[in-house]
Amino acid sequence: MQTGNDTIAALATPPGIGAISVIRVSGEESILFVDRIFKGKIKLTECNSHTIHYGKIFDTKNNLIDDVLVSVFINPNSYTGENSIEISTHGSSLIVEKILAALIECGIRLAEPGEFTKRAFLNGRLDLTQAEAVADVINSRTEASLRGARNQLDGLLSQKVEWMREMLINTSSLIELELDFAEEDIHFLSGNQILLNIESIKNEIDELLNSYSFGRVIKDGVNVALVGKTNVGKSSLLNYLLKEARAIVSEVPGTTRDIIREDLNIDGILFKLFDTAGIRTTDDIIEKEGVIRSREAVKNADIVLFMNDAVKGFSSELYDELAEITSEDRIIKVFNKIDVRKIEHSDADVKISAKTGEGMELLFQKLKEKATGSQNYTEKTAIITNLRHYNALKSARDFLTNSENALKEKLSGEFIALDLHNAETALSEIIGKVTSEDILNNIFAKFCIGK
Ligand SMILES: Nc1nc2c(ncn2[C@@H]2O[C@H](COP(=O)(O)OP(=O)(O)OP(=O)(O)O)[C@@H](O)[C@H]2O)c(=O)[nH]1
Ligand SMILES: [Mg+2]
Repeated sequence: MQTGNDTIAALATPPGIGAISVIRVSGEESILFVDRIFKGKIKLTECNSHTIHYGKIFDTKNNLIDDVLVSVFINPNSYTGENSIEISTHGSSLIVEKILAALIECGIRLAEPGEFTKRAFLNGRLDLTQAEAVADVINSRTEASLRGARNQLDGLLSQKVEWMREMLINTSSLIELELDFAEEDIHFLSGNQILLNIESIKNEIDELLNSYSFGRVIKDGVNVALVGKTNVGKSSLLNYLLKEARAIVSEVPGTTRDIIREDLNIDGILFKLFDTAGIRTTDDIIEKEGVIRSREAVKNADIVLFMNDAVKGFSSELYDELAEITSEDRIIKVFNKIDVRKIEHSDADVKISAKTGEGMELLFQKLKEKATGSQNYTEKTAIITNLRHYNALKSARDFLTNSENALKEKLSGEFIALDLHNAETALSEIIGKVTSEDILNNIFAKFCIGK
């Protein structure tokens, strides 16, 4: 990805027909360049920041393209921290194409994916976790994922990381000071106090690491496979949950052949449901393939709804087979059709009727419990949702453990200070205080153009 202070432009709204389209332009000369093709009551170069101006845009051969509204942002008070312009046009791809072509003729180049946000980061408008959160906010599909991404954008994670860094820097600078006074045997910080400091940072790190499975769930959703023998009511349950006749249901065993995938939102958590072919031995080659896919779905599932027919009882052989493919703590044992027969099943986690809806509240509760674990996250808890953050935290934790061992073994302060310094560097990577061009390119390439 190119960087530098050249001027970039891109369509910021979705392509196609709409009420308006917004073209974003950023760079030191953006106002000057746009002014060359804009005619309004005043020159854009003479406007104040945060003002909007009506006018017309012409191409470089002086043909009218469209009437527009132009918003002016003067550095550093813009999203990117540079001089920036937003041009609102009538929502037509042809108009957008023509204006972009005119801008390119003036010397502006098309922006790469995420380049506006990358500039915002490089200019210190956002740290790296906040820049990443911008993409997460855009991609959020549920209440919970949006809240998590918003918290990160508001700096909840950054604050926590900064606090840990500061604590590490203070601790290691006192150790280094002691090293300077080694001959006089002066101690600024007792070994015990250092251990306590390290311990409290490790606790914070552990809390964040533990939040990752929950964070992943709220960001990406959870895969739920509906699995069981034929005719137990898997497709009926899917239809009940979706409130529509999505899958074919029949009393003929082996109705579902292919996997049917649908989304369900329960209290802001996205459950990706996979209705599968009932598992049985069969000579039908299509059904056979379906059964292979059912097992595959179990492998990929975060949660397995293992469906049983309350009338026929628990399929313990199939359960044992599933428990070999996935871990038992992922399986919820469901007994369906309790409207027909209500008997005690000691194996049951939940008893439901896909026909009457009985027992569904408990099923939802079990699904949520399995998805989010037992941790208690409030709306304002910093959580991590990103593998990059997870790995950096783990590496910081390893360095802290090294420093603890060095302390216990009474190694020289230099070793302890070095480990603390490495831990601090790992934390700095999270917020982007230390980072490589490769990491940046990797992060911003996943953004959309114009963001
Ligand atoms: N009484 C009653 N019947 C049910 C219930 N759930 C499903 N059924 C009936 O059971 C039969 C099988 O239901 P399906 O949903 O097709 O079962 P399935 O597990 O998807 O079956 P396959 O796709 O063949 O593996 C149908 O006749 C449904 O109407 C229930 O809760 N109560
Ligand atoms: Mg079915």
